[in-house]
Amino acid sequence: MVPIASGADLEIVEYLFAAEKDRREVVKVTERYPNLSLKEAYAIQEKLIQKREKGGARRIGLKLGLTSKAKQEMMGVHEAIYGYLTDDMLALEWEPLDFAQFIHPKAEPEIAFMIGEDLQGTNITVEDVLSVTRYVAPAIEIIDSRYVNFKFTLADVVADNCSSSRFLIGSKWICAKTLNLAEIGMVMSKNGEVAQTGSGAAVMGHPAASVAWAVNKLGEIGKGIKKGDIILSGAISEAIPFEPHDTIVAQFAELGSVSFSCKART
Ligand code: 0L1
Ligand code: MG
Repeated sequence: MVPIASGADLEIVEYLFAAEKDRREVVKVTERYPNLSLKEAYAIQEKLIQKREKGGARRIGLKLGLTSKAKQEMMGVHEAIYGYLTDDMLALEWEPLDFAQFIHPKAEPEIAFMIGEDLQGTNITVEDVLSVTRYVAPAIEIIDSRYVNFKFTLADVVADNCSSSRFLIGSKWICAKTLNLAEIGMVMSKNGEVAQTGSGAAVMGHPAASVAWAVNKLGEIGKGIKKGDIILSGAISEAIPFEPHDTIVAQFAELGSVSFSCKART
């Protein structure tokens, strides 16, 4: 594939950075650069995160996306994707979210891994991931694609840091070794009504399998995960949109719950 023109990567970084800062949806990058490859998209994602780091954000972990068969089929792809979490994405359960921060947000239930030791390689297994996992906890990721109507190609969404916006982690952290994460059931409700159900197996058969996938993918470029990282597994069910005054609760068997409310634009 013909590489994108020199300098186009930085132009795309500015374009996506401004869309997020100004909370406005933009036309997907591949309208202008139809040949954008996945490799180029990950390089753009990296530069986008570096730009945010220059502005004071701190990289604190990773998130996985497109980890369920259903979502991969919907997008016509066969692999998951990863993006980075920064400290300014962490939202707190007791502080209502201001809808003005978002474009068209959706919430998805996930499992958070807190990593206790560095891990790098290209043959990493679920067992390797579990052996370096200090705790797991219930989580909600809020995705908010910068693209019009959440419509994009794989390269578009990777460049946009995989639609990442915010995430919340429940207060109960549990030792992963005492649980069968694949069998954990989850019910997500909106304003008291059940909106989605799922189980850990929806994430590539086992939530730690998506983390192993990410470590192997990073291993190909000489990177890995580090002690202290927080990793979001990928969604256990479909994401649900929310609006001002909505309350979302994700209740997990054994792991407990995580929730947030959204207030009107201020
Ligand atoms: O975290 C996710 O699963 C999102 C990945 C990107 C796809 C989307 O925005 O729906
Ligand atoms: Mg997600």
